[in-house]
Amino acid sequence: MGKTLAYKILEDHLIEGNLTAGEEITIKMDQTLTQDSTGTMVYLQLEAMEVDRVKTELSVAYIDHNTLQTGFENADDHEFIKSVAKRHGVLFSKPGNGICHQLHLENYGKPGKTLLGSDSHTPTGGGLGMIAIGAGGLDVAVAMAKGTYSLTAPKVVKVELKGSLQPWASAKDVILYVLKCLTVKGGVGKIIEYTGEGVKSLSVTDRATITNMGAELGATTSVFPSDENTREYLRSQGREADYTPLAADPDAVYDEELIVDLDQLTPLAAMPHSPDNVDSIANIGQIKVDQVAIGSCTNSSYTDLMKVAAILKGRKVHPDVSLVISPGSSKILAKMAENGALADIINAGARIIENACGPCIGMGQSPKSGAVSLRTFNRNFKGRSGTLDADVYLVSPETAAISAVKGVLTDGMESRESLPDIKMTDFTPNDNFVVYPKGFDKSNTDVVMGPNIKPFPRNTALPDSISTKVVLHAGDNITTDDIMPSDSRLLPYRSNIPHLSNYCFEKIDSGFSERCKAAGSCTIVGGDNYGQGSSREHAALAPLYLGVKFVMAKSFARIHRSNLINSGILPLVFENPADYDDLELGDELIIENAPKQVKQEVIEVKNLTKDKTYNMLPNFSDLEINMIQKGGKINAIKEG
Ligand code: MIC
Ligand code: SF4
Repeated sequence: MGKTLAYKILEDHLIEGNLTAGEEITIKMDQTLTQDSTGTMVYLQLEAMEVDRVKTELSVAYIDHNTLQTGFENADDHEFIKSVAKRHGVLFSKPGNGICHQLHLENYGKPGKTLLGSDSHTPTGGGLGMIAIGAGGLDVAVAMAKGTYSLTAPKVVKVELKGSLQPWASAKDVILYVLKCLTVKGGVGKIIEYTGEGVKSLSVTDRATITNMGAELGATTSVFPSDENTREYLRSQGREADYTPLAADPDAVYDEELIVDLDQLTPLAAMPHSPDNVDSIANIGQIKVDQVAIGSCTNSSYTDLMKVAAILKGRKVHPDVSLVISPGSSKILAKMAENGALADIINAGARIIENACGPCIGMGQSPKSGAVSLRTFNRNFKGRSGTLDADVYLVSPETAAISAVKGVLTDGMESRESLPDIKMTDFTPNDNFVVYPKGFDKSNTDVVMGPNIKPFPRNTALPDSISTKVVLHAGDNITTDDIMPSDSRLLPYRSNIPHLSNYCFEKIDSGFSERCKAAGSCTIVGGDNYGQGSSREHAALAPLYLGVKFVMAKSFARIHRSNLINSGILPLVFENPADYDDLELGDELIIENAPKQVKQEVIEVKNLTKDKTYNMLPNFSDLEINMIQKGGKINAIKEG
């Protein structure tokens, strides 16, 4: 029986377990990446594990999220990360170098390698034929310490690409179409593997746009074959030696299949407030646009921005539109400065901001009240832009640029606008933004900690019985942005859980943290796909700090479920989803004989207020049971 590409790479890295979907496996992690807003926790945890040099082939610490530096906090975090990186043999990418995923693709990603990143969009590396997985910070810290990562072996979905994209249809439209078909929870427990003739028509950066937004499907990761386009991309970055051809066997067997006919795709948009709320721009119509933001790890590559520059050249941004552009990397920005494209963009009336995440995570450029904002980003969750009543639409760079000129959402294909063919260019390697951990000597390198960096909360061993109060009854698709909001006001406090916890669930229920403090020991009730979105473990650590002991939901998103377990909080799934409706705010719950029950297939949660018992499914692996019993991953590692 032929093998999928995903399983070939996993097999090459298998250390423990049976490589069958649903089984727990441990794989070798060749590379890790961190970014700063999750990175401070990662490196605090790495320090807590008392390891010396990292065990990976390559680990990189990027600074790209918190670059506004409105106070001392961000800069202190950067120094902290730099000092720990040096101590442990980690490369440090200075602020201003660019967005972690774009930079990793350009400089370090290699076909056939594994990568674990403390950011949910790490699967961007799948565009180069890597198995690149997003995870919580603690999992990444452990991967650095041990060079391994444990996960449930996913199913593999084949997405067969036929034909080739027509002008104005873009890689972004491919993934928006897949999101429309599979939804934001359709990828949970799965790897999305792209195959078919159409693959050849997509460049590595197109592919990376698609694998990047596979995160929005909830997928473990997404992967493309490594072929001549991969060689060409690596060559353009001066790294042809890193090329290896890779593909699935022609008779590979997949768990599910989806066919996408690229010829038929037209420009699409994800409408407010979910990346799977997708329709064609022709159907949505010419709505008036107030802001257009181009950039983010999804669509800030050289070719993306060159297309934008070509569309804007000699034209004027509409008087009612604010167009803001954040390039993906310093190399891209420098190249566009050299070839004149930057001048074309600026002359059209665009605002150029730093090569960083910026507006994608609400770090500046929040749109006006009630605005319509078109963004080439990957998430349009309500309030993520920093403006609660803004309507954010996710679109391709081509659609964003032409709409910025016209002032209305525009389908370039329908309006028969001309679109120049953009070619990739060669880059001169430049590592002036990189600090190497040369002369590594732990004893000579002090960890630099600013006053905003507080110890992270640690759980205690599982007690005999757990008594709690329901403090929140939430709906479906609760995002980690809902649980632990992040914007320019809160991001500076990513190293300060006591402070952040005051804002937990702030945007959907401002009384949450006070209610937790009053209850002391708490339960959150959620619907389907609880915890979708980012990898931020702050969405587990802040609830831990506030006394949350277990979360009851219809289903969980992968990374958040792991983060809860890593923190010693129990994620429990309703055996009977109708029990969800029965629970109410203030209900008093109890799990008796907890250490025994966590080993069982069903855990009984008694509702003392309503005199009822709910059967909950833990679905814990042996490793997870150990962590839950010890009160989280760090305790489990320290106690052995
Ligand atoms: C995001 O896009 O939501 C983030 C900010 O990059 C997060 C990480 C974080 O919260 O720091 C992610 O995607 O994991
Ligand atoms: Fe940064 Fe946005 Fe990408 Fe997250 S999704 S890594 S905030 S650019």
